Amino acid sequence: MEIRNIAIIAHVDHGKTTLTDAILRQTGMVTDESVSMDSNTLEKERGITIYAKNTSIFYKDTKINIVDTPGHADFGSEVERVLRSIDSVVLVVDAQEGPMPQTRFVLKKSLELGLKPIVVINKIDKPAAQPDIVQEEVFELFLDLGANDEQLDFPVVYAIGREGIAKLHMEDEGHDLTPLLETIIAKVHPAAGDVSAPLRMQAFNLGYDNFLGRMAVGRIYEGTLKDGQTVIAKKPTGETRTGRITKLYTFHGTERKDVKEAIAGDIVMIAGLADIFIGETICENETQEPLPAIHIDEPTISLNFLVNDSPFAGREGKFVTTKQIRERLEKELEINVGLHIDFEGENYKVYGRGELHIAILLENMRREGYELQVSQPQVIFKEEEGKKTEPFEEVTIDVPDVSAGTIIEKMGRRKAIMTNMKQLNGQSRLTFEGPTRGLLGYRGEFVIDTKGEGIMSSRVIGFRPYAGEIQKRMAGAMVSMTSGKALGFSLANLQDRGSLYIAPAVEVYEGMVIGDTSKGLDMAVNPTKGKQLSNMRSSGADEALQLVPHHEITIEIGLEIMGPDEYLEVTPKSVRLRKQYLTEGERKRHAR
Ligand SMILES: Nc1nc2c(ncn2[C@@H]2O[C@H](COP(=O)(O)OP(=O)(O)OP(=O)(O)O)[C@@H](O)[C@H]2O)c(=O)[nH]1
Ligand SMILES: [Mg+2]
Repeated sequence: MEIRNIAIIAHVDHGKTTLTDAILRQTGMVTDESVSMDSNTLEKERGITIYAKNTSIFYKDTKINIVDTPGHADFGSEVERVLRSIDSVVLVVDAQEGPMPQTRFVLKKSLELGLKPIVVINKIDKPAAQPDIVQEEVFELFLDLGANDEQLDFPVVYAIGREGIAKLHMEDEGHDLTPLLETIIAKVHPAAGDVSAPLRMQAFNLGYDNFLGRMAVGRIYEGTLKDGQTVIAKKPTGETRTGRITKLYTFHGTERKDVKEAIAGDIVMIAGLADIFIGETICENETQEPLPAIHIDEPTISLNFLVNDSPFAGREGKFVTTKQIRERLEKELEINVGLHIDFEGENYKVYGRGELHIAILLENMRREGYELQVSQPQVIFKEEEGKKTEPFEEVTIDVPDVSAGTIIEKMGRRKAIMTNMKQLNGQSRLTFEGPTRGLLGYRGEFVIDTKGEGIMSSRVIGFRPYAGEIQKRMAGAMVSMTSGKALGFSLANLQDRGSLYIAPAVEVYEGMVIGDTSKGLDMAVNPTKGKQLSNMRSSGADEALQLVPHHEITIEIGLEIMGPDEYLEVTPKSVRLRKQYLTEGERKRHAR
């Protein structure tokens, strides 16, 4: 049976997973409507893909291995690894939004690897879809990224992934995804490889199983791999060690299938090599050449993970000690490739690819019963050729024309430089390049500046010379000066002075941040004060309390808005913001 290996790539939300799910349904690999490639709980809740995942489908006489990749920029390094191990990509582009930063990033990587993409202009059912213009923009992007003639001659398929429809011409009627599947069969060359040669396989992704331990997903380039086989794992540097394959799987729909052997061209999952890592070559004898290394992106931000020491510590968590947190983080390192952790010292320093990357880890931990607190994320500075450098991002912003001026000014203050501006139908698309440091904490303000009508997306483009001091307008914190239950009466008074993070009846402690202040200065308040009782009824009826809905702090919001003198407390039940020094006296002393 012939094999085709492809990855589906795109900007976040352009419809990769929906399209993959539709392919699974059409080919009968999945019959249950509720089954999706986004199988992880957090993925389902958030409607985004976090982990790249493999699936296989059978179409006519061909097996197609598909990797559904995440579109969010924080998980971009997942995509890069995958691209090394497949033969072609399906580049999905939203027919309304057109190419976005991550479209550019994943296409650039694909073109550099010499892949010949198939372009899917997706969501053509959207009322504001403009497939012709988007197709033109995609072509320009190919040109801009230095595509060669063969790559420029890309096939185009129009699709409504959500309805499982694809067509080769806009005017075609379209019934199912057959045109896309046929295009894949025709344009992607069969996965080749000498089956009788000695085995060579390369791991491009990691997994973990409670019984089997660390697992690796990889592609067999040559030879045959057998369950139970003794193999050699070789680092790109040539270092080797021996191990035994204790379990061998291929993919089958959303499941993995136990097999006795797999051959060159296929993508498999293996267990048995406890310390296998991305890029290592699994082979048969010492003399075989390892496959070229797979590059892994470096972290861009860091923050401290600490044992929770707030007055409410230990109330809600099951695992709260340094040792428990350490063990959990060590387990995470098994599979979370972009993550680094420095375990020296009392606080663990965690390095990640962005706020979402860290937020997902914290969210997973709290759901498993962990409780901890973290410090404000900071960008990582490096020294390159004697010069201080920091991570930079490319930012694409879509806003109504009326907000464009404000955004350009705000981004300018954050040391971002506008590299492009396009206006169409009252909407502006602004492109900037600026330091990650300036962008940290900007998203919340951006929503306000654009009255919720703006879209911002960004991706790291590398380390560049330090951009200099950045002055950010810091919102002040409304800090509780007492402990107890927050009362509606006092919250109703406090809400005029800023916006609140808590609702009535929430328990607070001294030093807990319960809101922000519009004045920009910290303010100690008492949210537990009740109404003075008096014998006399006030004239008129008691006015009903008019409470504006509060802004609940999530892990992501917390990481974004927290100050350098604060901690974010994360427990299975709550996310609280607090001052590191709980009393006003201590804070004043340490501020000096
Ligand atoms: N109108 C329309 N919406 C679609 C179509 N396909 C997907 N969507 C919607 O687009 C949203 C994102 O779809 P996903 O398939 O999760 O997108 P994705 O590219 O996998 O997203 P990430 O993996 O997070 O990057 C969902 O709300 C889908 O219902 C389509 O053909 N038309
Ligand atoms: Mg997805």
